[in-house]
Amino acid sequence: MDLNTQFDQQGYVFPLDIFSEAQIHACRRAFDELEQEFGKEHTQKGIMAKEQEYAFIWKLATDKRLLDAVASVYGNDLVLAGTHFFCKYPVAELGTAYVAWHQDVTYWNLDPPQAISAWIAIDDVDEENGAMLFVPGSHRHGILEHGKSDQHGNLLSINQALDEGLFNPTEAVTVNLKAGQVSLHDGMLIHGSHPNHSSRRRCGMTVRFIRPDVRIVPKDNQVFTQNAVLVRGKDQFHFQHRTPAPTFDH
Ligand SMILES: O=C(O)CCC(=O)C(=O)O
Repeated sequence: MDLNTQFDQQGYVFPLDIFSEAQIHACRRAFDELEQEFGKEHTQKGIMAKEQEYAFIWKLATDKRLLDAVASVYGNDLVLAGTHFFCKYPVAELGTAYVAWHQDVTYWNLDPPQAISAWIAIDDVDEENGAMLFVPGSHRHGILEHGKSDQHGNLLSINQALDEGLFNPTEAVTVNLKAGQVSLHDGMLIHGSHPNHSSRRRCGMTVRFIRPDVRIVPKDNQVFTQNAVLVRGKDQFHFQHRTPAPTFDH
């Protein structure tokens, strides 16, 4: 099955070999410094939208091979809408942190509600350290109503969560990735992740892309992104302000 058919049918593709060992090693060192700068608690809560400030984040998010992969399943016109490190430390070190079942586009206020996420493994990721879980084909059932999680430690911004009665969580597949590998998932795919029960960190950086024909509609004074940058192709819609790509001196 080719990448496009697989993405269309399942709502995701993985693992994609995108970054070499040397490249991801250098990025991990840069992320370790970021972790030191922000502290582990803040890092676990989430480091978001720093791609305009840190060259290594911008380079990861706009790497040609990453954009080629995203373009192959989502089309050639791509707006980078944001980045977000999901970093979970061992439960024994920093307590329970998990990502409740959810669909991304339900809380981003996009019209139409379409987006794609590329999740780049910074560390090796497996079942033990709380890899993501994808529910195959769940992007095809439209948007489901989200409630609130009643369990402590949900890393999602407004504590949203899908009730497990609305889908079949036993169908979920574990997104095992080696550092440097990438998964892509549709913004409507049901996904989440369990706490990290290993003794290793589990860090990934997710990169959000939308098409230029998708409007970002601010709601309750919340904007999905301040920095929407066209990173591939053309924008003939000009629906919202586009931030220029950053330039880094080094
Ligand atoms: O990293 C995780 O466990 C969840 C990430 C996620 O929800 C996403 O990238 O959309």
